[in-house]
Amino acid sequence: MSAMIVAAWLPCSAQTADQAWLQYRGPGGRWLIPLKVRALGSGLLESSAAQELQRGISKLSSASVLWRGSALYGETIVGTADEVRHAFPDLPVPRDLKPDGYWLYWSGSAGDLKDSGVATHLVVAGGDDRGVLYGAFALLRQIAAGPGIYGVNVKEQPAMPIRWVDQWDNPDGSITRGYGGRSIFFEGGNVREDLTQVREYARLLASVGINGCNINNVNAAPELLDADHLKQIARVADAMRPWGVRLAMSVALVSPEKLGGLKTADPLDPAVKAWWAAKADEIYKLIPDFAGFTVKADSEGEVGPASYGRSPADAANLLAAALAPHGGVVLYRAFVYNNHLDWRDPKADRARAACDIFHPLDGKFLSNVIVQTKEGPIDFQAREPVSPLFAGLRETNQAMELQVTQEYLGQQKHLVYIAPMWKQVLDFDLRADDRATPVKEILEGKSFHRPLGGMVGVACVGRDRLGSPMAMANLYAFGRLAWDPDLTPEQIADEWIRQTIGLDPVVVSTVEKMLMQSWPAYEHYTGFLGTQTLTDITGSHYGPNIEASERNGWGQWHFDDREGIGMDRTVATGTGYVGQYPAQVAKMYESLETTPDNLLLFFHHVPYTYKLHSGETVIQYVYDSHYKGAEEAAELGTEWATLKGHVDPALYDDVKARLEYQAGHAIAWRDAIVQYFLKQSGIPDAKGRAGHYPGRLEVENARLTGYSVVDVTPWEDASGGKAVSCAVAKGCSAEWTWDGAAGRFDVTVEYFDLQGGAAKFAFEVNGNEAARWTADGTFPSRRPHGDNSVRYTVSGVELKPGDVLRVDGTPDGNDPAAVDYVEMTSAQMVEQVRQ
Ligand code: GCW
Repeated sequence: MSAMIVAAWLPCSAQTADQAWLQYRGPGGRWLIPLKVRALGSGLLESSAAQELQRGISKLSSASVLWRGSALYGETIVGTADEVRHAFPDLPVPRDLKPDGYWLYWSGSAGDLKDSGVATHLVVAGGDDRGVLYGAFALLRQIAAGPGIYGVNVKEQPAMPIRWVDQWDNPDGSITRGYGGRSIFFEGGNVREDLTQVREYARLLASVGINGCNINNVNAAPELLDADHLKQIARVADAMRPWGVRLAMSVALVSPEKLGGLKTADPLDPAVKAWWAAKADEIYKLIPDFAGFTVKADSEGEVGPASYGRSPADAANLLAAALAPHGGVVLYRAFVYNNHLDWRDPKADRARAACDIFHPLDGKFLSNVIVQTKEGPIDFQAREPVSPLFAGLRETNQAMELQVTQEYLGQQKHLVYIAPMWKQVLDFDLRADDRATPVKEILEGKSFHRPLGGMVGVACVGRDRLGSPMAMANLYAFGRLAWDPDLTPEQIADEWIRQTIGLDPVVVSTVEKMLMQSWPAYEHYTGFLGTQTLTDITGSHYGPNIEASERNGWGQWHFDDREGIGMDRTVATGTGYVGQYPAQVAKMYESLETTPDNLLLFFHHVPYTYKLHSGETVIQYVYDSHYKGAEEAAELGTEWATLKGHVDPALYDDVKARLEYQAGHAIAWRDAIVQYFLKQSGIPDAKGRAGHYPGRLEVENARLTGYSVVDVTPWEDASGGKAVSCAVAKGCSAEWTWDGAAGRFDVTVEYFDLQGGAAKFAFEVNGNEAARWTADGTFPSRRPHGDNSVRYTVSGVELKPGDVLRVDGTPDGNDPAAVDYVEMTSAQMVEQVRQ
């Protein structure tokens, strides 16, 4: 009889968010596992697997009730399939375990628990070393997430071989589009001394089956390839190696010139080829399991083959040839487009670029090249169609690039669970050759019989991981979907919540509901009908700035004017982009009737009065979806509030504050979009909301002392386009006399929290201070606009006609204590709006 754990239900123990999902707190109910762990081999990854199991099991068991049997025969065994076969010839070890795959097997029966004569073995067998590690994590996940492992007999293989994360870290320690602090890899131009966080990151990545990590920005700094930096980077590879995460690097194609002193970086030049071959040799001497290069070229200012009159295939093959003798791969990004497009040219279309450039090169890439394509044709928008290039490359390996870091999705300040979007993309059937070719099967190599393929997630994890505990669900989901794209977002959420937040069924169902609501809510209060982003695309990509997309070379146009909105990409009358899809999909998008409403404006230009399939006009949808989205954002907070006392208190407070902010920012978004399109279209909201804000007192109409009225740019980011700003060091104030009904109100002050200072605010009624706060958040931008528009609410303020309301603002540094409005909301008013 083995030493077994029979765990009883224990209440949620305290947990810290920064431990992410490997907390190994106890599961509910009864569960069993042999306590002793034994590795059959001595390989590095097998040792990691055994250690992780030992650590996990003892942590899990320490929170459980131990049931000690009569003898201690049982063991949890880890080993490769060959080792297990050798040690236990009678076990039915599967013959077809592939690299990275694993088999979990419970040998014995429940009777063994009572029968001291029979040994029970729990076996973790890997198709290779890495498979052993993944099996160990899978086993722990199965216990930690609840179902337990008694009687387990599971064989799993990853769907695709390439499962990487990309980091956009820069040598100076910053992370491009990173929202979780500074780099865990670099600081001050060099690799950091302390790589503890790298080890922990690799461990997290391994736990969800990620096997590669590209550690530097695709806008690559050439100096990272010099001898000194490569030695430093070898330390990073050493730190990740025990977790089976192979290191990859982004490289600048211009490196032979910049670093090697060559006169050219022409991919076909023999000296250039020799330079890269020697560089690859140098890298592999230091990092024998180096994974490969990622390349961004001819894109957003990065020099590429076009500068030398060569093609992306020439450039990719140059690097692939250098890496091939060592077993490395090249991930060549299809994110190549001209960012100086002429917006007046009706045929110009950034969405076309990837297919126009890469489709003709199909079949011309070496076998260790993988073309890495963003999931949509533009750039990680809240809603895009699937890139047609996935169906356009039949003789080329392909990987799909997704963004885990929420660049266009609220930058981790907003809760947005992206797995449902990724899942839609993976399941989308491109109908190549009129047969079923869902994106996931293309990436798996099934559709076009490609040996290499996969998924790459731009993670941008920093020293504060993703900067928000809930955002970690996205990193988890990315790994799980790359392993098995048939998992559902709900299943993944469920697993993540159980391991991270708690096993209480109410917690699981509430958080799962919140996660699943979050992407639709974000889409509702930001964009609509496939318009692409309405964020400030020439700035932070965060707050609203509708016209930032227009009349410039970046090609993210939505072409709104007084009559209508949308980009005509049809073959008949537009840019012809639709023709890049296989026939059946092209037919669907070519016609207004068959284009789904949620992508209408991506493919067609229509008047505001155009009727959607739902029967609503486009303009009414703009109003309705934004009011709905803001309500949905508020609901996230209401739902979370029901979990008070059921989750870790620190996590509770942290998430609560974030959701309150999000609900406020969703209102700022709603109002910006709604007032912009109300003005642009001149068509009123059939429900009377747009342009009418009961209870709102504009600050520009207040009695001002010290404050001066300023125009906010873009105008839609402030109520009525105006705010007040204070340049008086001792402070300014705005006063109103309340002439509304008497009652109890929540008073919201909408203000701008700028970078470079922490302004102070106070709210008073008849000279009595009701609240005081400091604008010390970290929002983008040093000028007042939608990026840093924040709402502060004072609850339960009693008001009667004639009361004097006053906001005091004291500037600090660059922050002028700018205010937009105050707004009174009573329970009665909320009811009226709902009706
Ligand atoms: O989304 C855009 C980002 C750039 C990024 C680029 C890319 C690293 O705004 O910051 O560059 O995509 O994917 O190359």
